[in-house]
This record gives sequence, C-alpha cells and structure tokens, in this order.
Amino acid sequence: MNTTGATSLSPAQLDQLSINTIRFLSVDAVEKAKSGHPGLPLGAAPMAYVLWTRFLHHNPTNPHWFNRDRFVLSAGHGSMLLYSLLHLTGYDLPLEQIKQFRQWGSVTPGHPERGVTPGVEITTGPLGQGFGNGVGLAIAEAYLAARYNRPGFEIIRHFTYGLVSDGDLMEGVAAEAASLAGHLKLGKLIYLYDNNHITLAASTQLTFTEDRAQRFAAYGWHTQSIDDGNNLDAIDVAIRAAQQETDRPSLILVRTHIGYGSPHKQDRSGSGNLNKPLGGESATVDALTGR
Ligand SMILES: Cc1ncc(C[n+]2csc(CCOP(=O)(O)OP(=O)(O)O)c2C)c(N)n1
Ligand SMILES: [Mg+2]
Repeated sequence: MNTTGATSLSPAQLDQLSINTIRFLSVDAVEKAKSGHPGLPLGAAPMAYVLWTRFLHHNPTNPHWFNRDRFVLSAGHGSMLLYSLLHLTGYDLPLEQIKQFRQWGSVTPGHPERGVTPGVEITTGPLGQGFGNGVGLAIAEAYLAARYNRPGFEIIRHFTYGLVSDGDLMEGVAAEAASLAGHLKLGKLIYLYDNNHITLAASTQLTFTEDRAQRFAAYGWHTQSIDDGNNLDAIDVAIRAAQQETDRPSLILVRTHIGYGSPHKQDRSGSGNLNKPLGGESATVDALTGR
C-alpha cells in the first residue's frame, strides 16, 4: 500500500486489472440482463484494451470530433465489450446505463446502434456488415484526405479500426468489401480478427477451415498472426506494424479463446450466448456465446 492507501501496481498489473475490469463489467451486465454474449468480451478484451488505450485517437468528451480514429465492432453481438470500453474511457455512458443493458429505452441495446449510444460509430449486428461499413469509412477517409489535405495542413488523417469475428469473415459481404479494400490499397484500415475457432454452430473445424491469412493476402491485404490473444506486447507490435503498412489494409489474426477463464464455457460453442447463467448446469450449448 502507498501512503494514500491505494495498492501500488506495476504497469503490467495495471494492464491486467484493466483488462479484467473490461471483462467482468461486460459479463456482469450480460448476467444481469440474462441475455447477451459474454464469450466475446472475455476473449477479446486484451486486444481491445491495447487498441483503445495505446492507439485509438479519440475524444470521449466529443465523440463527433471529425478527425477521430474510427472503431467498428463488426461482431456486434459482443456489444458489451464496446459499452465497457466507452464507459471506462470516459464517454457519456454511465454505469446506470450499463445496468440497463438490453432493456427497453436504454442506450445500451443488444447490438450497437449509431445515434443511440455516444461513441458508437456504426450500427452492427448482422455479421459481415460492420466489416463492409469499415471499408466504407476507410474509403471516405482516403477520399477526403486526397481532396482537402494540403502540405502542412493534413486536416484528415485517421485510421479505421475494426474488430471482426469468424462469422464476419464467413459472410459474403466481407469478401466483396475486402476485395475492394485491397484493390484500393486502403493502408489505414486495420482489422483485428477475434480468431477463436468457434461460432454459434460449433467449432470452426466443422464449418470454416479455409486459410484466412492466405485468403486475405490474395485480396492484397497485409496479414499478421498472433497465437496468444493475451500477449499484449505482440498485439502492440502488430498494430504498430499495421500502421506502418501504408499500401495495404491489414488483418491481424489474433488467436483467442471464447469465454476465456470461464470454467465451463471457455472454447465452447455455447459460450457466446447467454440464455443460461454462466454457472448454469448445461455447458453443451450456449451460455457464453449468446444464442
Ligand atoms: C448475418 C448474421 N447471421 C446470423 C447471426 C446470428 N449470430 C450471432 S453471433 C453468431 C455466431 C458468431 O460466431 P462468431 O462470429 O465467430 O462470434 P463468436 O461466437 O466467436 O463471438 C451468429 C451466427 C448474425 N448476427 N448475423
Ligand atoms: Mg468466433
């Protein structure tokens, strides 16, 4: 303890405490609502934390600041991850609204909705759609920068980041959008892929076995793979490398574990959907994935 009575934490411990706070704020909200997807926030919190605290240029007190970096949670079923990030980074999203997650009239609907929640850039939920929207945002940035920037006056210069899931990459719309992004050389588009090997249906071993890295390389994307989604340094290095890559959009494949840390739900297809409490007796289908 220091003289103020607060526990002294090393930077690494502070990182871990922050990530676990994101995880458990998300899980608690889903538990309270008895509805939602805790599995994605548990697995993807570290990459989201690194992106939001070390890279994202944004202004929580002015979500409409024009040159902000854009962030798209394409896997909109993981909405509580985004609401936790917004709450904890200082947006106008009080704890009271987190407690109202998925309730009628709240600003924390089941899937993110633009215009409802401060800081939600894009309405997402239908898998693949946020992926496409992100490409559109990156096209807009490139166009506006080319049209309006002058030497010494780069008034438009921001990145478009996204968090995409297996389901996003499975959808046809993502293929079309990815192809265009590669063709247009959208170097300021950076997607983190929550590569957890699980979708609603089952393990991706049963449904989705193409080589995603090679597929995106063929579209003209820069790809990197991280085999431990809890490795903050690896995520940090990869985002930095993606930023340096100015001629290709980037996909960072981050191996995560859905429902990370949950004794009965980690790596289970059921862990994305909370129809049962996390402690429910049936672990076969569904409590962490939300279906
Ligand atoms: C187009 C579309 N089809 C179906 C759904 C229903 N749905 C919600 S989550 C999900 C599976 C999610 O798998 P993944 O994208 O890998 O996310 P994870 O469960 O790993 O968080 C599905 C099919 C949807 N949101 N959008
Ligand atoms: Mg998945």
